[in-house]
Amino acid sequence: MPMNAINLLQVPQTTSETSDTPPAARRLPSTAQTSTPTLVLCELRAASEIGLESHSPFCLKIHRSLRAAGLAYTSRHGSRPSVFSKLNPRAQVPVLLVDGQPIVDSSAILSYIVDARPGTISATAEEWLMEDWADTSLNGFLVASRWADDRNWDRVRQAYFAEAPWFVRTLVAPMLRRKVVSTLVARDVWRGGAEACWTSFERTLDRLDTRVRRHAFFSGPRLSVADLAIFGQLHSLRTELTPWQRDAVLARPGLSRYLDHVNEATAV
Ligand SMILES: N[C@@H](CCC(=O)N[C@@H](CS)C(=O)NCC(=O)O)C(=O)O
Repeated sequence: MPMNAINLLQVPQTTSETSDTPPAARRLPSTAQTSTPTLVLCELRAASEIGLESHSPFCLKIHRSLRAAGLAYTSRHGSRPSVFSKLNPRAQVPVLLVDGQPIVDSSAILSYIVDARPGTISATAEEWLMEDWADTSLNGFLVASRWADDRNWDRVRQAYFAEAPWFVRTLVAPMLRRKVVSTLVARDVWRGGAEACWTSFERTLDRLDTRVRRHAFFSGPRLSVADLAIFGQLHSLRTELTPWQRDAVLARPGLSRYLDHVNEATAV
């Protein structure tokens, strides 16, 4: 599923990829192996200053999915998504290397994880539809909160570009912001402006708050792909980068309890 916004983050450490084989020529990693494959999550730097494994909701989703499935892995950090473009021509993170072979897109990675550890993460058709909704629709609110919302931009710029040279902070960052906001308009997230976006956000939170009161997890007693994707987006809003959106989530006790519950179930 396409994700148009650029969540460009700054990282102290740069990784250069060395594989010269075009990804299209590689076999998709199979889960039907006898030995345990080596898993490497290619991502950006940890967002430890705001208590997250990553600023990227898609990388957060994969961290939690790997842990929920009990799969051991290591991380490889890059300064920006395009560092991994030899592994992922879409120039996005996350990428999961399975014995050196890349799987790109967090939903494809999650599908690999589900197959690799049957029974640990529920994955019905309805749960995959919700997973897709979280990655596309819910993600729009997270991107808008960080890139479009004037109340948050100074903090976000500081967090993303703090270690960048001054011209990146002062010239490139505002240009990127304009580009990301234009993608949000194209996605219909920001077409009606700030008020329409945040009204729609609150309506969505209200519906979720009602829905998640029914069971321990989104669709029943078991953790599913839907929970991992919803958590990736909404937990990323519960930080000091986006206080208004964090408080909007906090104001919904059912939703907050649900996110805490997914957090505990996947933080192992
Ligand atoms: N559909 C992709 C979206 C991944 C994505 O948008 N990643 C962001 C970081 S949060 C990225 O790499 N952005 C760079 C870009 O889109 O150019 C997935 O599920 O993995």
